[in-house]
Amino acid sequence: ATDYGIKQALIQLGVKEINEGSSTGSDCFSNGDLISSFSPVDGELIAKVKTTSGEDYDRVMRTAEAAFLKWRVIPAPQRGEIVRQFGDKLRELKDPLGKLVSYEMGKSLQEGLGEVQEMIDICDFAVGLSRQLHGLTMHSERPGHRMYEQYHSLGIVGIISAFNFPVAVWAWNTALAWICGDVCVWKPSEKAPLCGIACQHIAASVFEANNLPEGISCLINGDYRVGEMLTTDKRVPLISATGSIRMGKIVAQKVAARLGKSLLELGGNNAIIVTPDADIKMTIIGAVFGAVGTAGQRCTSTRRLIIHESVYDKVRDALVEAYAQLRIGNPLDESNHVGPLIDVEAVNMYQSALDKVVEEGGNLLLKGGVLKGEGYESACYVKPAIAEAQNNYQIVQHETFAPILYLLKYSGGLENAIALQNGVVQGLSSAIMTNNLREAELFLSVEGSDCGIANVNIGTSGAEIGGAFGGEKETGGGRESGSDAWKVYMRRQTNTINYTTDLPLAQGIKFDL
Ligand code: UN1
Repeated sequence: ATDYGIKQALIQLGVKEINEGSSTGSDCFSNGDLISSFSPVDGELIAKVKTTSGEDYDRVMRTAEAAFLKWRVIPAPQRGEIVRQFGDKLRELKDPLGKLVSYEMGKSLQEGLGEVQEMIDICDFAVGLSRQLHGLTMHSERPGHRMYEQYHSLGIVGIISAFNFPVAVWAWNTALAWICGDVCVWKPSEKAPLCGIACQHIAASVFEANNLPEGISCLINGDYRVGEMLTTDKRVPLISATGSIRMGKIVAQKVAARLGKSLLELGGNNAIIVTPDADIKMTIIGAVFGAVGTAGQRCTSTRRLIIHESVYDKVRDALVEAYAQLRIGNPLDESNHVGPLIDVEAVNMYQSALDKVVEEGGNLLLKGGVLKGEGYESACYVKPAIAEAQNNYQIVQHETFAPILYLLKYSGGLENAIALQNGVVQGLSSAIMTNNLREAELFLSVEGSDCGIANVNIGTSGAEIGGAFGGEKETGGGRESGSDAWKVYMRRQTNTINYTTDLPLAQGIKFDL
């Protein structure tokens, strides 16, 4: 069997057989237990990574604190220059890093490369932003006074990321945090630790070449216990966490208990509304990619299709036909559409979701199943499934990270579809397929979608980095990436300056001595 250039990619990225797990200096090894990273592609052990012990953690934090004092006084545009170089390094290493993402996480090679492209794009965005960290000026109510606000670096940003975007989500956070003058401590998912090691090496090489402390970028490895060191640590003013709602609720409480800030990007239960005026061909492409792309393991994956009864049969039949064309297999082979799930535990959750939808009265149009035999040795490959269901089923209300698409029928006006779309606890991404201006605008209005992302005539996944990314309700309310998401990585200060010889008080208060 060909290894698709994986060995070569690992060498280019400096990923060794047993790796250091926490790093603030490339020579810094950790002392914790080993975790093994298996590829869901072929079930092979890729490498072992040392987890971060309490002692390692303290050493990392001290290095981060010291690095912050140096980094924050470097002018923002110069910090932007470092991020520019980091983006260039990513351009150089796009192929091997994209391959490692694909092999360690299981998404298609194209999507692995796409993820690295998102990293490059956010670097470019951050470079421009490094000259635009603007605050406002205000007119003071007092004579001879000037008022303005400025943004200062916040400190250490803790990043907890999920397995499904093992490199891009880190970059969305770090590229912005770095130009803002913050330093980052990253705990990648324990299901994709080698992606973390590879990224750390890339960042470290850029800092080293510029004579800057590597502590600007720090890595810690392990499970939730290591995450907890970060969330409970007063030295970390901001925690940016991506993952499940369950995890987010724990993180939010830990961070709130010490009145820290958290930026949460949690689960989605994303729907596409298909109205009588939808372009059916576009609908099918958007829905199929949204539901089976990344094997249904994006926060933005399409979980529900809310279809008007007048076009329901047509859409259902076209979907079933499209699914019949899907090729499931090794994601490094570009002729395949659907790769494996992350691990056997995910396969079990997929199976139990299918059992539950049937128990609750759903009808499986495509019943799915786990693939066996040659090429499927990892036991992580599943067939995408489609179920006709009701929105109030417990399982439909729940985000299952797998390629399962629920078809829901609506009748009457668009408000009924919107009620279904909003009738879940999550609020990440949403879409409407329609050529009707009134429907599109209603969907985007205050009475429309309650999600952080609302699209017209495109699917729910594949957001561009230029917009603020995140969602409402139990999705956590955070916004990352583009627009003015940078503001959360800085502290705002309001300054009032008196350039007279009097001391008039605000609100007209007299205080004569
Ligand atoms: C995620 O699944 O955590 O919009 C992020 C998208 C990607 C990001 C997904 N740009 O699908």
